[in-house]
Formats: sequence, structure tokens, C-alpha cells
Amino acid sequence: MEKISDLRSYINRLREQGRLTTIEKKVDLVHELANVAATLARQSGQAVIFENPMDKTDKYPWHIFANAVVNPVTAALALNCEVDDIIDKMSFALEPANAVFPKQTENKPAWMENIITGDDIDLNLIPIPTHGLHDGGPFITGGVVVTKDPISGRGNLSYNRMQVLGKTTFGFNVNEWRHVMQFYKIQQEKGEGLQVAVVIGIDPAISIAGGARYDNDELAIAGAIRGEAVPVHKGVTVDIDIPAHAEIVIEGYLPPQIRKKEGPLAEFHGYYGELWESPVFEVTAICYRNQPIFQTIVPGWDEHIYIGNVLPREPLLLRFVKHVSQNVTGLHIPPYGNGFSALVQIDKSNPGEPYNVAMAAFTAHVNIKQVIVVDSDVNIHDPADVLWALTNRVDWSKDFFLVPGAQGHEMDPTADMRGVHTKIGIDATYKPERRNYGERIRYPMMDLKKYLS
Ligand SMILES: Cc1cc2nc3c(=O)[nH]c(=O)nc-3n(C[C@H](O)[C@H](O)[C@H](O)COP(=O)(O)O)c2cc1C
Ligand SMILES: [Mn+2]
Repeated sequence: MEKISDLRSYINRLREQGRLTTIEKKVDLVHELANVAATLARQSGQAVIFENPMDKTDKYPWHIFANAVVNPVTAALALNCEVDDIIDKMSFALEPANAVFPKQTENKPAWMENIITGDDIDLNLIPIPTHGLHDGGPFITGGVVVTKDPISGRGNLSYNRMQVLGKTTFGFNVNEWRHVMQFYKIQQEKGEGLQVAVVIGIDPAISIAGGARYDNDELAIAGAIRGEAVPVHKGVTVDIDIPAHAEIVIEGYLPPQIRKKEGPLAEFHGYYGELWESPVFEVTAICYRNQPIFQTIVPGWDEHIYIGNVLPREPLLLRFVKHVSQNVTGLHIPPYGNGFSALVQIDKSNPGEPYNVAMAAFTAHVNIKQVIVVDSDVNIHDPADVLWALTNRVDWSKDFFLVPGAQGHEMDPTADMRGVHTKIGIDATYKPERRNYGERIRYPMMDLKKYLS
């Protein structure tokens, strides 16, 4: 089997595994493309390549790829492991002791095949979709931002939504507490800009690493996932180590004083965000492979949550709940719960144990506000099965506890402006001492390939 080392080898893997949909029909960059990708994510969990995206002038020869990592099946393909091993693999990769740092390559990276600088720069060259119906315009959402700590010189990966504001300018969203903001402020003090490179169309190990909070260069997470250093090469106009196997690289800098309005954009909690006064990104080079593949993440939808909230946090939550109970058999932060919900599976040995593990999950991450604890005969990857447990194993006068006035995420739609909200722990495990129903009906799920071919 071909190793996954870039976007193209990952696309091959998806295709081999029947997880790729190819769309030849013309698809409008404004709304239609995101609608189709969002439908595929929800209905079949498929990744997708649009071979003929188009704007009003019908001029884009570039393909667009979406839905790289939208569910456990594609996450396992991206991580090159089994679905049951996703949390272990992420746990390994996020452990600083397992870091595999990037290494410089002498070889000219593929993205240097085409280099546009100076007066020729025009962002209209790139097919950037307008995703949500109420988004403020075209945004780059699936690009991973590569920066460098101006003091230590270490690299950093992050996601920063980038709205096209002109031929050479993006609005660049960055929250106050991010590493990029830290670097930007150091440069601001000196009256200098912060150099930035954005990589688009990449090995999903890098996409996954970009969503993690880590105290060092997140490219070391991607290296740990692949068991091999990510090859990097200096930029054309920026002094940054840029992954060599990217389809597209956009280089530039955030000037120290300028801010402009950008937004709104579909947010991870399922509503639109607000207009934001953000730094701007002045582009100094656009580089791309021949026949480049542009990659996007549908904002406010499954992949956004999967990369930002699910994969980087499941290992932490699992560690916390296992610390209070060795009887935990599984854990999942479902993408449809926006990173606010956690499902814990347990073979309880004591009726009080489900509440203890729910409390542990709350303390593992501030965003978690609703924890449902189920038995090991309930599939935590199947929302219908979890709803069955809620319906048939919960007495709603007895089996939950509330934590009012706790801290959550300030964008949680149920929280006040400071993020103060109420957390809930639900014990949806079977209580045979109340009424014994014996064994649950179970039809073992079969591999249908054996019957349908
Ligand atoms: C698809 C996606 C889009 C994101 N967009 C933004 C954004 O616009 N602004 C921001 O500050 N964080 C955004 N984030 C979150 C951060 O990029 C992410 O948490 C990252 O770990 C921050 O990097 P840092 O830990 O090096 O500061 C986004 C995350 C994802 C997965
Ligand atoms: Mn970081």
C-alpha cells in the first residue's frame, strides 16, 4: 500500500477504500460547493473532489478537495490506524516525548513549480469558495498557517480563517490567546510585521496537527503520526520552514498596526459569528504545483469540529475519566455535539461510578458541558444507539446532576457573555436493580460486502 505523505497519496487511499466521491459536474463556488460537501459529510461521510468548480466567469481549472477528516472512518484512514485505535494514536502523537521534528530538504518543493510575486499577485487566481449562506464572502478555511516564534525561532501551526478583502489582502482572524497572537504582539512592539505562510492541500497528518494546542512546533505531531520527519523548505519571500508537500503556498505578513473588519463566518457552535476587527495578511507570493488541488474545510460542520475539538481532546478526556475509573471502555466527543458534549462508555462496578466519570470529563476541558455515560453495549459512534439509552435507561427525575454557574466556552450559545453556563451529567446506564429486563436485543452488524458482491 502506498504511504500517505501528501494530499495526493491520501486521496488515493480514500479512493481505494471507497471513501471518495468525484464530482465532474460544474459546481458554483458560491454556496453550492459547500452545500454538496456538507451533504456528503452528513449522509455518507465521504471526502469529495470537485473537478469543475466555477465562478461566474467559469474560469477555474483548479480542483477542490473537501471533507478530508469528517468521521471516525476517515480519521482512521488519515491516521493510518484502526477506528478503535484513533485515541491511542492521537495520544501517542500529542505526547511531547514522541515528537518527530521537521527536517530541511534540499529538494525543490513541488509548490515551487509556479511562483507569482509582485504586481502579478491576484487572489482571484485562487478558487476560494463562499461557504455558508450568511458568510461575509470567500474565506480560506482549510489552509494551515505556518509561523515562527520571533524569540525562540520554533515553528507553529494554526488555523486562521482568511477572508479575501482585495487582490493582495486577507482579513486574518486570530483570537487573543493564540500562539500567533503572541508572536504578532512581539513583532508589533518592534514596529515590525509577522511573516506567515499558509499551506493548502496537505497530508491530513498536518491538517490534524494544526488543530492541536501544543507547546512546541505542531509539525512534530504530524511527524509522530507518520513516524517520519515532515520535510520542510524555506519560502520564496518569507524565512519560514514550509512543508514541502503542499499543493499551494501563500506567503506574506501581518503588518503591525492595520486592522480591518472580516466576517461573519459559520462557527463551530452552529451559528454565524460576528464581524471582527482583525489583523490583515498582505500577500507577497502565491506558489503552487502544476494542476494544484485547493482544499477547503466546510466551516461550522463536521470536519471543523473533528479537527478542532474531537481529535486533539479525546486523549485528554480519556485520561481523566480512566483516572477515576478503570472500568471505562470507550469515549467519544461527537462532532455533532460541537465539542461541548462527551459520551463515555463504561462497565460500571458501582452505581455511583457514572457520575464520577462525568465529573472527570468536565474537569478535563472547559468546553465540555454535557456528558452522557452509557454501558458497553451501547455504540458511542451511533447517535441512534445513544438516544436509545437516553430513552430506555434514564429516569429523568433521578439520573442526572446539574452544575450551575460553571465555566464553559464564551461562545457556547447557552452561556452568558463570560461563558458561565450549567453543566449536566447523565447516567444512561442500565439499572437492573430497579427493573430487570435481562438482555438487550442485538443483531450483530455484518460486513455487507460479503453479501452484496
Ligand atoms: C477549521 C478551523 C478553523 C479555525 N479558525 C480559527 C480562527 O479563525 N481564529 C482562531 O483564532 N482560531 C481558529 N481555529 C482554532 C485554532 O486554529 C486552533 O485551535 C490552533 O490550535 C491554534 O494554534 P495555537 O495553539 O498554535 O495558538 C480554527 C480551528 C479549526 C479546526
Ligand atoms: Mn501552537
